[in-house]
Amino acid sequence: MADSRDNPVAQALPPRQVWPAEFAARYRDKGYWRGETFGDLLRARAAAHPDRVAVIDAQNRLTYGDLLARAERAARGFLDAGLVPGDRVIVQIPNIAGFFPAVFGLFLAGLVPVYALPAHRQTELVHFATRSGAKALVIADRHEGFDYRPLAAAVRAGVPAITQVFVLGDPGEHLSFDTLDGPARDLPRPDPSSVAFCQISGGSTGLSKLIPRTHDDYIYSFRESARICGCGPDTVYLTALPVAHNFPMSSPGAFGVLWAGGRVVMAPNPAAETCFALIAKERVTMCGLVPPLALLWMQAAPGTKHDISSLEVLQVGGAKFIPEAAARVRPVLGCTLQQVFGMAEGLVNYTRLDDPEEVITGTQGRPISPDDEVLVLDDDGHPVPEGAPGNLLTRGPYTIRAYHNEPGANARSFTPDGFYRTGDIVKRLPSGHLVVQGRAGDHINRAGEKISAEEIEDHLLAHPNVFDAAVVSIPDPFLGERICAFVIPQGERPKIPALKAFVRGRGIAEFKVPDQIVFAEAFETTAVGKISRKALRASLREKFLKEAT
Ligand code: OOB
Repeated sequence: MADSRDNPVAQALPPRQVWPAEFAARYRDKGYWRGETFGDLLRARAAAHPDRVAVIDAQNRLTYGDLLARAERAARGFLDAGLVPGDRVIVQIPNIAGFFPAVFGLFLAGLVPVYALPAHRQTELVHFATRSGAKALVIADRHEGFDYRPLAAAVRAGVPAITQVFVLGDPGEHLSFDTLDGPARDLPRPDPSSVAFCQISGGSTGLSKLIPRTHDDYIYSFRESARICGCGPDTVYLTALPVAHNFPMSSPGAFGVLWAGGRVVMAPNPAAETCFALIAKERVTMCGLVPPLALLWMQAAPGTKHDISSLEVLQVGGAKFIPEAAARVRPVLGCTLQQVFGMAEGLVNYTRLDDPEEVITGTQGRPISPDDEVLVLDDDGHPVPEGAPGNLLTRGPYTIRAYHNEPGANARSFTPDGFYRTGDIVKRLPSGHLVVQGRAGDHINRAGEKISAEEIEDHLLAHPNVFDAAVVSIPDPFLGERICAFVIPQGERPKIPALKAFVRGRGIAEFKVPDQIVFAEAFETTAVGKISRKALRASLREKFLKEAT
């Protein structure tokens, strides 16, 4: 099958997400998909409680009414600037209140946000823009010491289809988001079963893929998440992780809390002291973290001067939280732990707030929906006995059936009957709770960030003094896993800091730069020739760990 990278027509098409008719009918009949759009949701909340505070950051307190008014102005402005419903727009906005008027503005205009993380750099942004056929970027001027405007200019220069860059704050050479407006008129209402936005996959092989999510499926996932997590008008949710990530966005995350009429507080960074101050000031009740941050918070809590007693639920997910650490959450932080095992492709599992303590500390939860179909299979595709480890496959009312424009990856990642191969190895308990054992794929889960070994190998191979490279995960007491690159040099052996700087200079997120580089003379080969990359990575990793002990 031709790769769509070579097919400009395929790239120009908007992302689609299609469930077979009988599944769509079932999900509607059961009331999961209610025909509601993001725009409908915001309008309903703004009508019901216009003066209630929706979103807070250091400078702003936006009510639901403010949020709608600003989003409607932005929507008119986007359309008057020449964007057309269905166009994709890369959104790279850090944790500031302005994220919400920007994305709701796009939704109200029928435009399709493609969410980049603040850590992404030129190479990644160009890839997302090219892959999605994006026409514009929406960014913030600067955040935490980084200026996003020159980055956007470089992306625009590299992707001719991008004609506009809108900036929250000081636009510099670009267009101002804050002054966007246009004559009042009816805005187009997107079809609720159409793609509302794209998330970025963690990238198990090669470059990240685009994950198209519909209004119907995504709103179901965070509406139900909000119910499971006990969210209501009194919920105050602290967005500590980057809001564009699926976990803080929708599990139940900022959108689930806005759905429930609660309040969202944006933390500029996830550091314990920053967040503790915000918890105390805004009486935060709920927050989601990756395991390394939860460990740092537990370290800092006993000595803090801030009153964090309002915190009722701390969610931890994105990577395995070891039971010993999980057991310390309640005694140290004085709140309930909720483990969250999810994926941007769909399926999200939660421990329930009233689960027994050993279930909360010892499992990664159970699915949101009674119609989340979960299979645990051996490598030959046969179900394993209950409680035995196996490959997790899933399909359901909010799990995608395909990535955007990726025929090759789709053939590998989905079964012919539509199950998504998660790449995770799990055990399923009789209660339906899942315990994550590891994963089958070759990506590195570094503090919840998923990094493709292959992608980093390719960056290393671009160096003139690198003959070959194999990238593996090494267990790390703090990060969970760190990135270790085995490198066979050619010619002059590069210095390690210089090689790291070279990788960084390729325009990629800092979290992808190898933590460790180990030089090797040669890689193992078999009698018949080169062994597979997968086997090579496994053997290098094993040898390294044996030597380290
Ligand atoms: C979340 O989403 P992604 O797309 O960044 O990563 C998904 C992968 C999973 O397939 C699994 O390998 C790993 O991250 N993962 C966990 C985990 N939660 C995610 N592994 C072990 N224990 C957990 N609790 O990471 C994500 C999306 C929505 C909610 C929460 C996390």
